[in-house]
Amino acid sequence: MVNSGKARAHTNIALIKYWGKADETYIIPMNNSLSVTLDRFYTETKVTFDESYTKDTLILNGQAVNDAEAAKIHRFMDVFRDLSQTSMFAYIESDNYVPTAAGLASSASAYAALAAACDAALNLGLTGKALSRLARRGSGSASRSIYGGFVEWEKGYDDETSYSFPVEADNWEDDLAMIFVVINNKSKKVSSRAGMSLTRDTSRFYQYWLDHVDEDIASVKHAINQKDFKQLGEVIEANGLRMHATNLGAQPPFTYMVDDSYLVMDIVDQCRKAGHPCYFTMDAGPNVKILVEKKNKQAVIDALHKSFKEDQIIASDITRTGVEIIE
Ligand code: 2P0
Repeated sequence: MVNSGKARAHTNIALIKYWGKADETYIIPMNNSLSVTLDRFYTETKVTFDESYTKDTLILNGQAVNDAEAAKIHRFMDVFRDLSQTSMFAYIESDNYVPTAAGLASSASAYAALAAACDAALNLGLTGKALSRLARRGSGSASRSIYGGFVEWEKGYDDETSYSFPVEADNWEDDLAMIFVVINNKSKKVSSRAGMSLTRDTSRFYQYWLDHVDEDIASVKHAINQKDFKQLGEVIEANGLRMHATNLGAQPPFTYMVDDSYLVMDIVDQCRKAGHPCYFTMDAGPNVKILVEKKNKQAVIDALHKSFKEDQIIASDITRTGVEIIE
């Protein structure tokens, strides 16, 4: 018996960040987060289960993955095997559609696409909520990539209660864009998993972070409801910087920011002063993402071009499309 399914999921960028786990096995976060789903960056994954396979195989962008990644995938597939009461292994072919220069983490779109492809291959008929919970087991941010548009991940307190859902925005997403500034990083990389764990465990600023996330989420939802771009931008910029501040309070302290990250922040500030509102956010790396209304997108790109090369600046629309079965 052969069962296969293919799915596409888009990546997402958090406007209110997920930073720290309450449970590392089930990937239950310490705080709610809220993201936008991006049109330009996505993963397509085909999964085939077959009784003749003797192990799970993952071919990523045409190449077999290393042992550590293979072990992670195997653990994730075990969750689906348990759910569907099957002992079949799977052959997984996954392609990331992310501009090669972008250097963006793809675990969000990868695990969202894989969860949906497994659902299709095993004929499970799962709801979005169930898919979000399952994608979360691979990577926390993947729970948000089940949906398009603005998406909130409710932290919950266990496997059942921790999942994402769309935030109604009256199609405001269509007016917005995100510009990525790709910054070459020569410093030693701290993975998001290691960074959030160290920070949760040791940062003197971590409790302050937790104490203010809920009010940030409420402010963002209010801004979405009012289509108030200034309010949205000010909250997300403050939230992103506060997340990065927690890292400076960790023992030992660390930062993802490099000189060019600060340069982009300065350009964003200059754009605002020139009458082109835009706001930045950063994740577990030096790249800066800029949220802008489409009507001001070109002005911001032009300003960035004075300091960055063409291939360092990548703009994407926000998609309202969630994960899709494509075969
Ligand atoms: C986020 N990040 O909300 C935050 C902000 C990075 C900074 O989610 O350990 O790959 O697999 O659950 O989802 C990146 O971490 O971490 C991330 P795991 P994930 O987007």
